[in-house]
Amino acid sequence: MKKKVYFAGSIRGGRQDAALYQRIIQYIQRGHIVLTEHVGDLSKSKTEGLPDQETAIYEQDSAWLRESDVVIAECSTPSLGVGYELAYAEAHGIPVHIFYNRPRTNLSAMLSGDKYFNIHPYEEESEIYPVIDSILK
Ligand code: 6K6
Repeated sequence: MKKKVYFAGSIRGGRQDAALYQRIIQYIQRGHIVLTEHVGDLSKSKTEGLPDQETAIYEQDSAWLRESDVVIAECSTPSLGVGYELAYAEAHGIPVHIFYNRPRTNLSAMLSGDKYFNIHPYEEESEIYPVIDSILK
């Protein structure tokens, strides 16, 4: 059965991993629905989202979080918005899987110390995809 996936990745926290987000999103879309395709949109910069759009962004994203079957986050680039989304998902009982590049990233203790989260450190991007297969099977 197709799952609804909320993919979380940095926007205003910095777009240096946007191409990686796009590849992960495209991989998930082979068999499932990604509610947040825009996170991997390479044309969107860290300044995206005008002040008058922010309430709409928050309301849409929190509604998508509530309807998602699973949250998959790439946390190598720290992002306040992603941290918020992970706590929001936990508060709503939605399973959360966090990927991060171990050599590059000092993951926040508020994520690595929270037993609710399923944390997947990787060294090579190729390690991510089989784990996603097992999450979504
Ligand atoms: C559209 C495409 C790219 O940016 C936009 C406009 N802004 C946002 N649109 C939708 N979701 C957003 C936007 N800004 C932040 N978010 C949500 O917060 C995403 O779901 C990301 O997972 C997360 C990123 O937070 P920041 O703090 O890095 O911006």
